[in-house]
Amino acid sequence: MATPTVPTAPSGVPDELAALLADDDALAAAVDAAEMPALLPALAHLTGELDLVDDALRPPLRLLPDRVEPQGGMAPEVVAAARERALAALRRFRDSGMVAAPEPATATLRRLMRFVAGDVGDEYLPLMAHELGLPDDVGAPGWTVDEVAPGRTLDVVVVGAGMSGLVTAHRLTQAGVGVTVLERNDDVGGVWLENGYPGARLDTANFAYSYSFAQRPDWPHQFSARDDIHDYFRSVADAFDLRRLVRFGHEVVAAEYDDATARWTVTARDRDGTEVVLDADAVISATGQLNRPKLPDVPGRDSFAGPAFHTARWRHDVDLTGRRVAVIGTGASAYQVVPSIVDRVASLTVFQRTPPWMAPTPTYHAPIPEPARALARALPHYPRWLRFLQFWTSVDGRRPFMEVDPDWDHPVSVSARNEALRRALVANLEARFGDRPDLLAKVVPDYPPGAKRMMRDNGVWAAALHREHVALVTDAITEVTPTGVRTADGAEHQVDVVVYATGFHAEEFLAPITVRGREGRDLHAQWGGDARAHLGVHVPGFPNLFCVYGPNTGLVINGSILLFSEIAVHHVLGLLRELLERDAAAVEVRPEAHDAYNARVDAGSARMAWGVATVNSWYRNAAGRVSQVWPFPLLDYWRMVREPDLAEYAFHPRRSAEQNARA
Ligand code: N01
Repeated sequence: MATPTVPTAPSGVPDELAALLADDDALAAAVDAAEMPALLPALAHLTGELDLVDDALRPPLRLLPDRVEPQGGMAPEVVAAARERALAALRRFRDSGMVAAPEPATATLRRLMRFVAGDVGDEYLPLMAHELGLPDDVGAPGWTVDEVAPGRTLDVVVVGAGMSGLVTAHRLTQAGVGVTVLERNDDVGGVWLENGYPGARLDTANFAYSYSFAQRPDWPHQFSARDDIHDYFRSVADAFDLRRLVRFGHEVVAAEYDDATARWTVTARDRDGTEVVLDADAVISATGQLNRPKLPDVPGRDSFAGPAFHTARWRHDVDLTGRRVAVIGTGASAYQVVPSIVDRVASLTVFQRTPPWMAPTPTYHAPIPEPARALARALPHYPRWLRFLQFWTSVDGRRPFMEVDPDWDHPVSVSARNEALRRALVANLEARFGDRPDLLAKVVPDYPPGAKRMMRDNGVWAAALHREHVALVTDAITEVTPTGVRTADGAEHQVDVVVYATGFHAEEFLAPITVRGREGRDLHAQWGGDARAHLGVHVPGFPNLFCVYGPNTGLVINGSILLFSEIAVHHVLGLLRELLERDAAAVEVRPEAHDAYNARVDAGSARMAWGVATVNSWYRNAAGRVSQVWPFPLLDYWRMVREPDLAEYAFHPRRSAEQNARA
């Protein structure tokens, strides 16, 4: 893939644009393939022609229960008019010497953003500018340790080089913080490295699934395949020279805070079992949520004679061709695996405990047409505005459809809107499975949409389940035998290979690392299986320990998880700066702030479908509490987290060498 570029102001016109503008047919094809709600502001941005973002051309971006409308819901005649205007503007730009307008003033930028987003409140504008990446690298810290505390150094150990670890390492490095990243794998990418199972791909729109500071213009798909996403993270590591900070093949086993020195000792083990001990001012956990495979606790699991493996530990050495395969689970991983292997196996038995809801997404596997990719490569600002469009349409996404109406009384929906969504989704299932009543009876969920992760449906799941050599088994699994899987009805389903698509220990944050904070307290004992963190970042009693993508920061339906990590890192850097300015040793959240925040989160979860439904889901921990996902609108995370509220933290003073000696 191309190295991600931070789009630059078009002072010089790229060769690719000049070539595109010179070819009338290619230009017309590119405009035809473009997303008008993104192309119009991009062109206004480039040329300064603000009549391109006339109210008459504004996309309505309606929130519908079951689908996202193409072209932002613009009527066909408006799309046609917009194309004509865009083409004319491009030709004018070409014929007048290709002189780009100066970067838009703030008011102009707001006008462009509001063309896409409608008349949103001013409070959204900083977040929107951040996501546009304007001005360039707007999320950079803008200060360095040297400037703030000349002569002082700050060393941080980051645990994990996945999506959160990379942005953490990058931002800390920009601030002149000393960074060592400990990564148990041999490459960056986290879940995108580990999940190499057939069919793995994004289920959120791709442009928005990228960092604001490393926007990639030429994604091949709207929902890219795993290799493209993994390549993206690898190229980010290369572009920002982050690999030099990472010790690959080092799994962190312990982290301990020393009250006397206010420093952390981090112990990691390499592949040979050799221990490496590092000393740091702070530890940032970027370990993610979905990285420890969970195998079901069924009798006989280890007795199976053939290959048996988890989706995140895919055995590429096992050829499934002509084999009888069991897939256990029907979550997001199974949903992608099953259609990808169905053609080559002799038989496929899919064990379903809970059916997933499926959101119709006809373009789920569709490549972005080449003319549209050519335009994105060539036209300055277009990819930026395309990313903004995708970001904006997912900001609150279908969140309103998942909000609980306390007056709504229905067994499988939580509000009138949720019920409308449910009906639309049931209608889709009926269309997919109507010809097979036996299957239809099994695939319609009996819980509210939004209570667990929804799948992207382009028909391949239904097509796979329809195949003659595929069986969907809904009887509970009672045992794994040497030759197959036994179910509650007594049947043994004989297979050659078992694939566990059974998810992850999402609720066990920072496991299995032993973490000791102030006065030797143990993090996992303090949590007691119910992880909580202030803003997803801080735990009382653990000074200078920060989590990125920590408890209650996963997303069900709205927003971008990459943005959450960018916000959390900005927050941590804000506190580190404050610590340096105060010449303090460590910062720790006040318990009352932590407790009040968590009470608010729990109340928020209780207002969402996933908080009230009792269906199995990885969003809840063993205590039944939702500890993995964020219950509020995305803007709230920006407003609550990005700039720390200093009243919520205690700063521990630095001790002199003499005091330390006495202690
Ligand atoms: O795991 P899951 P996943 N007998 O926990 C079933 C992300 N992701 O790996 O629903 C029978 O969702 C279990 O049943 P139930 C995404 O966030 C993203 O699929 O608990 N079945 C369920 O069906 C996703 O949500 C992508 O009743 C058993 C399945 O196993 C998250 O990762 C792709 C069982 C586990 O589903 C996790 O998804 C893949 C048993 N004893 C994953 N035990 C993208 O597209 C468990 N199950 C980006």
